[in-house]
Amino acid sequence: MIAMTVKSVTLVAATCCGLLLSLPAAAQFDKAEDAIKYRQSTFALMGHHFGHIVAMATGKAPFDAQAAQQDAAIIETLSTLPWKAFGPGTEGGKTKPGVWKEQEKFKKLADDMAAQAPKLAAAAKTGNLDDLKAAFGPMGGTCKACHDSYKER
Ligand code: ASC
Repeated sequence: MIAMTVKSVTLVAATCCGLLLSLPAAAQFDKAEDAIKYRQSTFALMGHHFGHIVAMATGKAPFDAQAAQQDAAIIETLSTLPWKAFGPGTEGGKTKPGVWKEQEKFKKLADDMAAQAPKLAAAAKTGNLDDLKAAFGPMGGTCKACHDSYKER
């Protein structure tokens, strides 16, 4: 083992990555419950940080440009995460069954949200409250569009 060359280590690593990527997404979680907990956690954090942005953009909280930039950067990262936790066999939680029956529609709504997050982050980076005001609506719209179809109330 110690004598493994860099090349063979790379080969093993690449093979493992390939195998992992070829597994169904659900296999990243031992139980459906774990996938549900994972996606709910990401959405809870996103809701928290987006809530702070909304409060600043609507004058309910003092504008802190640095905090807004951090909130939006966190949202941008989080926006890439929950999707792998909606794999086959992970039905439940607050998610309506339509997600697994209308996968193309769900993917479109998910992509819309993930596409909006970098725009929010770019707006927050300007440090200009007007840019944040212009960007939070479209972002919230993508949250709402998906919730309207697929989130249990
Ligand atoms: C939030 C939050 C949502 C969205 C949505 C936008 O802050 O938790 O789910 O905004 O309400 O309409």
